[in-house]
Amino acid sequence: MEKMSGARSLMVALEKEGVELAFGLPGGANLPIYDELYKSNIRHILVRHEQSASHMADGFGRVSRRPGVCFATSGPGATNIVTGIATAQADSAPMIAITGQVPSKMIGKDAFQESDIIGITNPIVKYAFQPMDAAEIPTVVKKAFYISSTGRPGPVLIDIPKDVQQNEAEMHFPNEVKVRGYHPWVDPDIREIERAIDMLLSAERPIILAGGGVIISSAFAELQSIAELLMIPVVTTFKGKGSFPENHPLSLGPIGMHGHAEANKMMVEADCVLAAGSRFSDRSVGTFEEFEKRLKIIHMDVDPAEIGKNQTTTVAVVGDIKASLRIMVKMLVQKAIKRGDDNPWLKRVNETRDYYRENLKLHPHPLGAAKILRKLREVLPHQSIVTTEVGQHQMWASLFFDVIQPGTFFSSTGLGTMGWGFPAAIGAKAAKPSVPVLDIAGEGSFNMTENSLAVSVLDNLPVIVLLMNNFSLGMVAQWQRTFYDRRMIGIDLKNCPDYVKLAEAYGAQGIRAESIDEVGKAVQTALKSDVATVIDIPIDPQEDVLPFVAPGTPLKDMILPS
Ligand SMILES: Cc1ncc(C[n+]2csc(CCOP(=O)(O)OP(=O)(O)O)c2C)c(N)n1
Repeated sequence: MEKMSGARSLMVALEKEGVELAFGLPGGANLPIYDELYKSNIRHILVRHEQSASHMADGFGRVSRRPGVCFATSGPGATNIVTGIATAQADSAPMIAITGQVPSKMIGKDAFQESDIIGITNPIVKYAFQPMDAAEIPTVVKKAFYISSTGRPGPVLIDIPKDVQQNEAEMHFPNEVKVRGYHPWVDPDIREIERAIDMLLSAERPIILAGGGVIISSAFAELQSIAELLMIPVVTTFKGKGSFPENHPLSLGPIGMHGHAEANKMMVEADCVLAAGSRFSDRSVGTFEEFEKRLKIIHMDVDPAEIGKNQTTTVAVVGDIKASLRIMVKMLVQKAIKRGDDNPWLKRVNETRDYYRENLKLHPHPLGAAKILRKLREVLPHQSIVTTEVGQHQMWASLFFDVIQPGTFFSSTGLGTMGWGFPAAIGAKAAKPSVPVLDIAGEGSFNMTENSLAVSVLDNLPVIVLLMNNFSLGMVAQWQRTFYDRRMIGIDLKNCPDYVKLAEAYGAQGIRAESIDEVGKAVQTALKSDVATVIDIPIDPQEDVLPFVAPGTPLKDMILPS
């Protein structure tokens, strides 16, 4: 056993977990940690606001499927990462957030920069640790990574008082840990999978609903095999977008509030759904009662707490999605079950999709959202990673940007956090430097974390920001137009900066694109560039996102463009 300080043991433990980089911003309460970071092999990426550190760690975690690490000091540093932690929790992203805390003797005494970050984050973390003895740190770190990355991934907080960082202790670094009461691996029940197969085979109008769990567990090949063996059409949740190639003949795209018309329509007509790794969010299913009334539900999820939470299920398969789907594929192959495509349901599905693809009225503006995003798809290599901010542009991406290579599309779907996409893209670039990374943004969202341009430039993590600039908080404007009799308030962003000059001020590249042709060229220029590029595209502030399922209404009441 070696004697060392708590802060040193933290670095050693992080290195043992394979951590090579961390995002953060120092302060008084985490200086011992930073001093050890200085001596370590871990690359530090200095953010301009701690919220971005947590979003970068989140983006890194979603892409690498290893927890991203972020550091913040106590008090305001810690509270600044709360939004990023809540965002990661809502989307089941692995993350380790490490905060400094005031010295243990000062806790509860209103000390300078004291905040009860454990109390504040209690409902939004998978677990939180506050080691009070330096010797605990190696085990705490091991447990934190184990909890964050296994089962249903999520954020784990480690809050370390300053004296605990400084104190020396004999350190023992465990190779593995057990956490009492935490059993992340559940073997899927074979009988339930058999029942699921029977139910799918006896259904007349089966459908697969693929959620974020498919992406988290990389169950792409298994999902595709099942769809193809049983010839079942696939819809996704918004978080599940990119779990199934959107150019596949069985793909109908995302369902829900801003889902594809054909996906919502077929979901409404289906009689049996295989939901894989979906939590049945209100945005996906419309009204819960309506959804379960019509359908037999087979629910696969790694988290037993999800079963029956929002929907009553007929068959439940608890376990890792990849493992469950793999068993299902094996059973189908063993039983030589392979269906053809000549049945009335598939005929109806194909006709419906063709109808909407041909007849859905698109916005006539020369820089209409569909035109921009289809051009983007044309020029952006399929392996590129795309993130989005939150707003109309995000939902247009859901509708008009086809994800071809599974697992390349990420968005803040659960919390809906404006300002997430750009720093998350930087985190994604850090995880996969070899692929292009692009953030589809609205200027309202970009305003929230645009100072991460400094990080993108200085730390050589170039990403592209495709700014669909409507000079307003567009999604709020759409709701005010639709539900509040056009009483427009709090949406006007007319005094935004000139984004080309803003990019240049940070040493990045700024391009204004005023036609679809220029959009294509700008993306191509950005792809060749080795600095971050902001592409500012002035769009029509009056364009709505349609189709639209109003909140609290069933999918069948989808509003279509007239
Ligand atoms: C942090 C945060 N604050 C407020 C909201 C509520 N909200 C949802 S969309 C939206 C407007 C987004 O504007 P912009 O990023 O410009 O995108 P647009 O809708 O114009 O495409 C707002 C304010 C939110 N989702 N997140």
